[in-house]
Amino acid sequence: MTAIHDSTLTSFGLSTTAPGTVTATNGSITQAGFTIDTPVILGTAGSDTIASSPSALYVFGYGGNDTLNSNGQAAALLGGSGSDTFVMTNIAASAVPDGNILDFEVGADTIDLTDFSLNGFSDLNITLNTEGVTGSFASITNGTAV
Ligand SMILES: [Ca+2]
Repeated sequence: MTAIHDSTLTSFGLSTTAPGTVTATNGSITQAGFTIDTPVILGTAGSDTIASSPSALYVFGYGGNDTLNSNGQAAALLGGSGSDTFVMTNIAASAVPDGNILDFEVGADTIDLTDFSLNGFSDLNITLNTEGVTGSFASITNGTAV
């Protein structure tokens, strides 16, 4: 399952200034007074290709045209600025939900569902859900009701 939200780096309280290198941390990061206590992977201002690790709960691409691969994990992916590609991995329905896309930008970003072996749009379920969240999000599954 892929869920798409409408978030930004600043909505997480994060600076829009990226680290100089791809940085993985198992600790917490605090920027602008906001702390994320989970393992995170931070991209750079350039174009990065990042595969989520089993422990990472957030992957932030920052600037550049990033490729962020959920890698079968439940990580929340935030591409930041640029034309980003979110690669989703098909995992068993009983497993944890596949990655969440936090900032899909229509006309700029791409979702790569190659791993789902879809035959067409009829194999997708896209559900818009505004319940209990700020803004809205959509869920995409490979033909399975959400
Ligand atoms: Ca980016």
